[in-house]
Amino acid sequence: MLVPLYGQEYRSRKKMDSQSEWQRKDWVKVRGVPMICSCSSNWERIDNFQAREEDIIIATYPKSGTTWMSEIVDVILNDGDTEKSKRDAIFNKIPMLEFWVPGVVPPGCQVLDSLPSPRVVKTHLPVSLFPKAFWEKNCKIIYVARNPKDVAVSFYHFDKMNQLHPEPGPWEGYVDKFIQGNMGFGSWGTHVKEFWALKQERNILYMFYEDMLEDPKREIRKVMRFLGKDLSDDVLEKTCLHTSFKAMKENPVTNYTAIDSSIMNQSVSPFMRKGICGDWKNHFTVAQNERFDEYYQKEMSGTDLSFRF
Ligand code: PPS
Repeated sequence: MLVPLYGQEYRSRKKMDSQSEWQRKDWVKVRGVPMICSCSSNWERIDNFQAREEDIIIATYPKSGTTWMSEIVDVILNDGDTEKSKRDAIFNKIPMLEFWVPGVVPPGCQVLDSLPSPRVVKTHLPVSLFPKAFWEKNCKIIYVARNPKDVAVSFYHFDKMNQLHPEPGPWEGYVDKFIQGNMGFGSWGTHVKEFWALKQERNILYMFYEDMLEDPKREIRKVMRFLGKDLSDDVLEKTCLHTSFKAMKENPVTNYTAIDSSIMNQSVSPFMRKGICGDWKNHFTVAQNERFDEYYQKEMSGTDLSFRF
C-alpha cells in the first residue's frame, strides 16, 4: 500500500521496513544524468507524462529557490488568498514530477494525474530529461536560477540532511564534485545554460534568486504578469509578506517539517536554512574559490548569462 507523504499515516511500519532500500543510496544515472536512486526506475513514466496546456512548470536546478517560487505561484493562483495556500503541504500542492519512493511515497506523476487543472508541477529535470509533452503543449515554464557557489553550499547541507541522497562526504571534496557535475540532477552549468538558450523560443520566464532577494515585489510582479494575473498592490504586498524567508521558515506548509525525519532530518540542517546570498563566503577556502571561479568562467563563456554572488 502506498501512503501519503503528509501526516500521521506516513509514519507507518511500511516505511520503517523498507527504509534500507532507499536510504543513502548512490545517485543512479538516467541517460547520463545522476538521479536520486529511489526516483530512477520506470523512467517511461516521465517520458510519457501527459502534460496539459494549462500546466505551469517550476523548473530549477536543486537548491535554487524552487520552494519559494512554488509558494509565490500558489498564492498568485489563489488571487492572494493566503488562507487557501494553507490547504496542504507544498509538496502535495505542487508535486515534484520525478519524485518517487517505491512502496512509501507514490510517484509524483501519478499524483499529478489526479489533480485538477491548472496544475503546478515542480521539477529539477534538465532539458535532456524534460518530458516532451511540456514542449508540445507549450506549457508555461518558470525557471529559477541561483549563483552556483550558494547552490553548492545549500546542496551540501541538504545532502547531509536528506536520507534519499548519498552522504556528501567532507566539504573539502564537495566543491570538486560540484565542478565535475557529480551531483543529483547533474551539471549545474548545463542545467542553467540549456534553459537560458531556450527562453526566446519557448514559453519560459527565467528568474534569478538574487533578484528575488533584492526586490521581491518587482520579481513577484513579473510572475503575476507571466501568469496573466493583474492583481492589486494589496495582493502583491500580501504575497510578499507570506513568502518572506521568515514567514516560510515558520510555516509548516512550506518548511518541510511535515516530512518524516527518516527522509529529511532537519536536526542536521533545516530545509529553510539561511535564505541569503553570499553564504558561500563562510564555506569556500581561497583555493576552492579560485578553482570555482575558473570553472564558472569556462561554463559561462559564449553565453550572455551571468550571476551575482
Ligand atoms: S529544493 O530542495 O531543491 O527544492 O530546494 P529549493 O527550494 O530550490 O531551495 C532551497 C533554498 O532556498 C531557500 N529559500 C528561500 N530563500 C529566501 N526566501 C525564501 N522565502 C526562501 N524559501 C526557501 C532555502 O533556505 C534554501 O537555501 P539555503 O541557502 O540552503 O538557505
